[in-house]
Amino acid sequence: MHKPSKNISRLVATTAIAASIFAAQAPNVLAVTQPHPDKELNQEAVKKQLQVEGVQQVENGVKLDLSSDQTAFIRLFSEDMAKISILNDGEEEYFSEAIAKKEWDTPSFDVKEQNGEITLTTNEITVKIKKEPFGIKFLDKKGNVINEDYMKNGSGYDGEKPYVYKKTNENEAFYGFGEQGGLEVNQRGESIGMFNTDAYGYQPNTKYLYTSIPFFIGLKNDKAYGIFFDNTNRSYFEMASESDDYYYFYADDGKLNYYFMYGPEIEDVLDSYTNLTGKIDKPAKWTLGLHQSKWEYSAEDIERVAETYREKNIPIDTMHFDIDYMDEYRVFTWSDKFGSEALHQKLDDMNFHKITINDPAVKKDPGYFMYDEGTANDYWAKNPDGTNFVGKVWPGDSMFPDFSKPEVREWWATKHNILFDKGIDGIWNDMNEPAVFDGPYHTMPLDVTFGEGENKRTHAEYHNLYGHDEAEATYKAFEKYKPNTRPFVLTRDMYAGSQRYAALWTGDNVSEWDHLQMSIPMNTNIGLSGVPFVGNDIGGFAGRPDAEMFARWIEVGAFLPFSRIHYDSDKKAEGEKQGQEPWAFGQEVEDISKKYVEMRYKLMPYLYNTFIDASENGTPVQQPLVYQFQEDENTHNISDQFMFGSSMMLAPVVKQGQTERDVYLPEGETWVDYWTGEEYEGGQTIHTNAQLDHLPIYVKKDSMIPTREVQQYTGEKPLENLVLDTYLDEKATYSFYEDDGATLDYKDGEYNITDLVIQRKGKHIEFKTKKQATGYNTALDSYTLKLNGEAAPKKVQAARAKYNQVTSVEEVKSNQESYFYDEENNSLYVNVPADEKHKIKIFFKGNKRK
Ligand code: MIG
Repeated sequence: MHKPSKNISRLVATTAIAASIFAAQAPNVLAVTQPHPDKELNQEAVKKQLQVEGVQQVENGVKLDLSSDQTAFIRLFSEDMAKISILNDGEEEYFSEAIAKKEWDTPSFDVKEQNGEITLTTNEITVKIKKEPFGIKFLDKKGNVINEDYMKNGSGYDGEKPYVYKKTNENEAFYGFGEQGGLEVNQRGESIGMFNTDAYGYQPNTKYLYTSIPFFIGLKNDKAYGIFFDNTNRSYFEMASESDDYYYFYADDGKLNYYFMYGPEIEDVLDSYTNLTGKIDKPAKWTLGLHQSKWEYSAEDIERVAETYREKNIPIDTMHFDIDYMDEYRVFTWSDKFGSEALHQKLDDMNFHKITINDPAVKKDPGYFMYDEGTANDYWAKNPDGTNFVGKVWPGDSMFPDFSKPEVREWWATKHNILFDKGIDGIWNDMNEPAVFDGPYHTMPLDVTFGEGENKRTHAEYHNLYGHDEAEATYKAFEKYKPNTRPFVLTRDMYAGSQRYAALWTGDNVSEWDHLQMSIPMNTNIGLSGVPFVGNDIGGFAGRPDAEMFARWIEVGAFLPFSRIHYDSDKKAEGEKQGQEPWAFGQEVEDISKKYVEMRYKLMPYLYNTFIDASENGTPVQQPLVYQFQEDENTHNISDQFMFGSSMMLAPVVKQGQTERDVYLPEGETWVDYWTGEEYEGGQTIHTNAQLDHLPIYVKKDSMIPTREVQQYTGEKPLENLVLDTYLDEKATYSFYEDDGATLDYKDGEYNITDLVIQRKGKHIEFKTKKQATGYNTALDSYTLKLNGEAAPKKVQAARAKYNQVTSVEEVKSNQESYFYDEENNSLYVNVPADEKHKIKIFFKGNKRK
């Protein structure tokens, strides 16, 4: 089922390491950088079993005296979340930087001890602790076992290595784990490793990628739970890769502590996980537009590409500045060309937003202010002997800021005025594994140190947090210099919880069909790991796509949460000067690009609201089908379809030469073909044509999708008319959120929430709106209700007032209290004033619908 399996990649990884040493300057796809070899658990050591010798009740759980001079704490954080730790006697409990919320209100719970078992019971879960040998079982309130230790091996330490074995069966599926390769969304059977790696040109079977999120969701017997193994050291997850009966996870070092959270819905698990590790901020709207980027665009290229977008009326919001804008790769400097007033003015005049890349490494260059200040203040990562660590990156010999120190994060934040003063709106953090060209395995030696005194940590322990702390420092720059503006940080490296500070892009993917296909399971698993704001370089970074591949990629790319075209410098593209702008492949692909990018901009109110949901509930934006349909087992392994928000299902073509495909429609819904209006019952696989310009899209019946007119950039026109694209069976509702999409004023109540309800009542349809919050001074003055698949109405009225029938969509949009029936498409458009107090009633002649 899993092809190609990452188990094989263990072998590939070792040979790749050897190859990558020789290929350091000219990486190729066969020699992907991977870290030092995996450490395995000692199978004899994990057989020794722990016994509970004493039990003590504590405020939120129990403290257990273990036979091994160790103590276990089982603490209840909420009714459905528990933290399990095993520590050496006297050691303090551990919280990494991932944890956003440490203090929880203890839920009410009972403790019992009988028959050699201790039982903790809340209103939602029971934790059963077996004393001899020590083992834990989690049950729901009906007594179903949700998750339990695999008692042959249990949990504990193999020397320095904390480990936990869990029981599983063949029906259990696993999701999450942050950024993972492979073509399957279900990670069952995989050997997963977490160690942030600059894996240029990675392949589906590459084990170590850029970001580490040691969190996963198990789905067994329709019930979901989550486990977050909060350990920043290199960690491993053997997900039934050795046996169908168990899985286990462990780390090279650090403490044994994990959080268990119960669903039963995946959505509940994610809400708990993001309560613990934090949710994304409400994004600035412009960040949801299209972005364009290339490594080694010249200053002229940036201007010309931006202009071409505007000339061709292809919507876009943002141009990116890659490392070439700096003065010889010195961070926080500008070269003359890229810093020129004229260029920035030009981009500003064309209403572009601007993002600059930033690297952590600071050129070792006496006289350069960053080097001088960092050196004078002792801000660098250190060798074991206390001298500063020096490694080569783009600027040559470089120093590495010790972001674990608050004063270094503060200093780093302070320097961003150099970028912000040019009107830069967002910061893109690259190379924060950290990547070191001449370091062992392309990073620092593991014994480099961070922090001082009590806070001193080795690189081995801190490695996976380097990007996280840099993202925090970058985020602080916005708080400092743009206090009422929503920050935008894009990062390549994350640990759990980094979603609080940054969006993620998935590094140096390749212009290969497998990568387009892989982006779906990859992003949806990232979404199930608390990081909804994610995207892959559209068209692929390394190499160049052909026209067909780019067309298929933009069809998916226009619906990525983070939608950016980005590609490698020409130097690496083997002589080929193929561009990756929408017009670089001829008219047909340009038209396709425009069609789908325009669609993203039309859907902006829906997309923005989907992000609002993500910021409040941890909901992914790009969702695997299993997220909404976990009861339907057929969805558990679907990896080439996804939900874009709650209502739209996309089934893109991700294979070369394909012009038709199968589409699975999940059970329990009726699905409407977005393009033809044809309806299908869920629970079946259909076959559909998908010519090059066609992205199959299906909408859940009884959905209302808020849309607007296309803009060339997100802030071009105020939202005056909201089009409610509605697919009605019995009842559709939407809670529409609106604010300025840019500032933090929503925190002072400057937002609106309007409940929109449309319902079929016998032979007529009723539409009503109810304002739930009115703190934002909106320009929205009307709704265009667009009812798809309805018969011609007899009349439309609000209380006694009759709406006028008009003869075109344009007319209806500009005339409140009017309606238009489009006979050809069976769509009814009704323009309702935003302040309409009455129900709108739509009456039909005889038969209620087509
Ligand atoms: O070593 O800044 O992933 O997006 O264009 C390569 C140049 C450095 C890697 C990033 C890529 C970026 C490139 N960077």
